Formats: sequence, structure tokens, C-alpha cells
Amino acid sequence: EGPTDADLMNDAASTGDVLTYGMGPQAHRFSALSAINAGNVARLVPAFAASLGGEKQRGQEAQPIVYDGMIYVTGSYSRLFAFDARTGEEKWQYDARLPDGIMPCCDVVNRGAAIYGDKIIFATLDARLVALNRHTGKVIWNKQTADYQAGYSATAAPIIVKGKVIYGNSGGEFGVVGAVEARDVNTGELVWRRPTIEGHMGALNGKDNGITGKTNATWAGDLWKTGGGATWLGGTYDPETNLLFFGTGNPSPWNSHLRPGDNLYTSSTLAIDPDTGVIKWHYQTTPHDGWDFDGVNEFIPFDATINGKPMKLGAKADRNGYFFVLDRTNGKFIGAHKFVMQTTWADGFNAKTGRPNYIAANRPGAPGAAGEKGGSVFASPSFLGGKNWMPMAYSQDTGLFYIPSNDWGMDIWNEGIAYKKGAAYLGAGFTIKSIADDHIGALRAMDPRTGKIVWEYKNKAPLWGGVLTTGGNLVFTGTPEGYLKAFDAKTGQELWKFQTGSGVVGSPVTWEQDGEQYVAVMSGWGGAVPLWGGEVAKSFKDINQGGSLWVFKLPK
Ligand code: PQQ
Repeated sequence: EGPTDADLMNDAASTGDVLTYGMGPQAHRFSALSAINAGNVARLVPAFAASLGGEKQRGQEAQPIVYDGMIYVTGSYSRLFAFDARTGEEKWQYDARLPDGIMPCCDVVNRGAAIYGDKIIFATLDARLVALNRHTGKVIWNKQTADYQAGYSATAAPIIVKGKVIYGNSGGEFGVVGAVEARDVNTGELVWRRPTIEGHMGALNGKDNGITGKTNATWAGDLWKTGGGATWLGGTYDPETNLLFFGTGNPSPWNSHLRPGDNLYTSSTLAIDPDTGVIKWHYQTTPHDGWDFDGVNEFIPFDATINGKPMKLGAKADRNGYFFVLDRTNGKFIGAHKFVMQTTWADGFNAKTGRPNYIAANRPGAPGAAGEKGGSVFASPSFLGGKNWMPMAYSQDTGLFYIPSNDWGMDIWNEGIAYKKGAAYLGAGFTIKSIADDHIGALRAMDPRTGKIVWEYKNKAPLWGGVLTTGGNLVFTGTPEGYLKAFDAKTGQELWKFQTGSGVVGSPVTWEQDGEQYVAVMSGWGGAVPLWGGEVAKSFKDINQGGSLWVFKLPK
């Protein structure tokens, strides 16, 4: 009863439902549906909206799951809602009872659930994984995955592969140790665990399964014990190579002068065997990161012919401002293309070594001997990234990636810091600033074969929502100003917009139901920008909060 492993693997091709975060394990966020298309999208109207209610609102970053006449969405403050997909009527709601003292760094968000059999599964801000009966909302199992009092939390959608629910952790600003874990989807029992920081021991079926990396070779002293590298955005899966791809976050603390070395495997993409939790390859996008350039962003498998050779590739638009193309069978570097206005920290990548050409003068200065503030530098992108968590989409029709990106910078400086359990562990200070008069956000169409931007759409506020592309030659994404917008996938021309009443920071989906195509997105402004955006946050302080699911279709 309910979706099977085979159904999840087939999600990209099955147009009648949306079973996985990413609309397929490879997370292309592409649907072949074309009933709504560039020729008629201007007529798109709401079918219904559903409120998440509650006194507390904040960021609604979820991607809906659609199955068997139901829409499942997660909400802020670790809530999960089941709505009737034809009427929007609420069928049930689950509210996690969150303890005092949770420490999410960047708003009380959640990005979505995973569905399997009779279960719907999601992660909570107190670092639990909860499986509910999808018909009733009753708890089937509920597991503590990490210690929230040490700063661990969870915000990402889990991924289910071969009967295992696989997920990451959050807490990189508190000196946690990143990890990827797999549990039996039916019982919630741990199957394997893979820490992301060199020196930590992995586990498989209750036994040790080898340490990560080569002891703690790329870390100084004991710093590997609190090294960060949180896997806070979850992962993608490629059935062709049988590899999971998980990104890892910033090293802890932010102050890079305190931790000489590459600090493996922070700010990297890891390819992991889903059966054992063993790391098959890694590629580090920002070795020895000093700007909070988490490498967590989604790594999307795709195939293309490069220099006359058909290749199995993968792409990631990194927080550091570069779009990476790797050979996904072995992690070999193919190319890194700048997709933002400015990258002050590096001037491209070395094609042979795959390492950045650092501009040493643009690393924030070392703090003084007594921990006094070091020299401040202007750095771009800002620590919120050329692209943050909001997922890009890949069109199998146009061969283009659609990247929700941002052009901004920051003043950043370092200061002394010592690790203390449950306390912020940065050793840095910062203020985010605009670098252009007319925009921060830019939706960019990237050709992964050439590294060229084919078109761009500029938006005044930072873009903070996911992207969807369809066989109707369309690209959908939301804006903090409250609009869900549709663009021509080939030209970038804006074709349609709808005001949802609050900022859109969710990820849109599409499916077919009773012979009609639907589009759905969450509305509700929040996430890291209003909390950490400095001068930028001040300019957008008037955006209203909210919490609604909006569903659209063409009029009959
Ligand atoms: N979350 C957001 C958001 O939802 O808007 C933005 C960020 C996070 C960041 O910019 C982060 O650096 C970040 N870092 C961690 C971490 O290092 O553990 C976790 C999260 C999160 O779980 O949301 C974010």
C-alpha cells in the first residue's frame, strides 16, 4: 500500500504525483507536462489556497508532496499538514512539541517530507525524525537523531533509497560534526552513519565501519572534534551510479586562521554508497573556507557531450559563486563557471587541480594575539551566497540549469573564539551589503556545456525560493515581494505572475490530476535573509509574513 522504492525512482517520469523532494531522486525539478505552457500560462488562476494558520508564521520553505488525492506540506515550527488535493480541505495536522532551547541558526524552517508506503516522514528542529501514518497523521515512529542542546537541528527533506530513509544534520554555527545517516524506513532503526569530518568513525549495522578520511590530517590539533561540515540540505541520488550526493557545510569556526589546512570534508560534495555509508569520492568546492561558503547545495546528475565525448556529469551552483561540473562517476573536475556578478575571494579555478585561484589579500585578516578584531575585508558573494539552499532546476528539453542566484557582498572580519557546547562558534563578524543598484536576486539560465549564462531575470529582493521547469517551455520561481512568476525557458521573458500575499521562499511543483495540470507553491516570507541580512534585511523589512499553500490551474 502506497509508494514503493520503484515508484520513488520513477518519480521524474510519473506526472500524476510528486513523491520526492526534487521531483525525482536526481532532483531535476523538471516535469514533461505541457498542458500549461508558454502560450497559455498568462491565463493561469488559483484553484484554491490553504492556510497553515497558527500564531507563529515565519519562513515556509517546503516543497509539497502530492499523492493519491492528497497534498502534504511541512510548515515552520516543525509542522506537517495533509490537504485534500482537489479542494484544499485540511485532513489532519501534526505539530511537533518542540522543547525550549532549540538552536536553528537560520529560521524555524523545514523544506519538505518524504513519502513511503503508509508513511510520511520529516525532520524536526529538535533533531528528530518522525514517521506519521499518511492517512491519519498518527506517529508510527519518532527517533532522536542528535543532541539539540549541543546545537544540532534539522531542516532538510529526507531522501528514501532502497528502504532506507537518509538524511543530514544542521548546526554548523555551533561546532557540531556533520553526518549523513540511514535508517530502516519501517522501524526507524539506524543502519549506517557517516560523519563528514576527518577522524570520526562511521557505523554500519551496529559495528564500526572505518574512519572518515585519513585520521585528522587536514585539521590542526583537536579542531576536527568540533569541525562543522553539517549536511543541512540533505542529498540527491543517482540510480545509474548507485551514489548518494550530499553537500557539506562550512568548517567551524568561521575564522579560518584558527584552523590551518583544507579542513576535509567541509564545503564539499560527497558521493556516498547508499548501502554502506562509505564515501566513494569527494570534491571540495572551498578548501579552507573563510567566508561561510557552505558546500551543501544540491548536486544534480545530468548527461551531456563535452568536447565530443558523452559523459555522466553532475552540477552544483555553489554558495561561493561558481557553478561546478564534475564527472559524477569519480568526482573528477570538469569545470567551474562564475554565475554571479563578482567573486572577490578567488579568480577562477585551476583546470588541472580543480582548486580555486585564491586572492590572498581578500581573506579576512587574522585576529590579534589576544583575540582582538583582525583586518576587515569586503567579500563577494556575501556569506549568504551566490546561491543558498533554494534549489535550481534542470530542463531535459533546453539542457539548461535555472539558478536562483544573488549578487551581494559583505564586510567580514575575524576575532578570537573558543568552543563551548551549545554556543555560537564563529570567531567572525559581518554586515551584508548590496553591490548593484537595481537588484540582488537574479534567476540565471546556465548552459553547463559552455558555462555561459543564456539569459537572466533580475529581481530587487534576494531570490530565496526553489525553481521548477516544465515541458511547456516554462520556468517557475517565487519572489520575496510575494509573486509566483513564470518565464519562457528559452528566452527568460516573464509570462505570468500572481501575488500570493507574502514572500515566496518555497519550491513549486506540478502534477496532473483528473486530466488537468496543476502548479502548487508555499507562500510565507522568512529564512535567513530577514535574520542575517544586515542592511539588505532593513530594505525588505516591510514584507508581510504568511503561511499558505497556493494551487493553480487553467480555467476550464
Ligand atoms: N538555512 C537557511 C534558510 O533556510 O534560509 C539559510 C542558511 C541555513 C544558511 O545560510 C546557513 O549557513 C545554514 N547553515 C546551517 C548549518 O551550517 O548547519 C544550517 C542551515 C539550516 O539548517 O537551515 C542554514
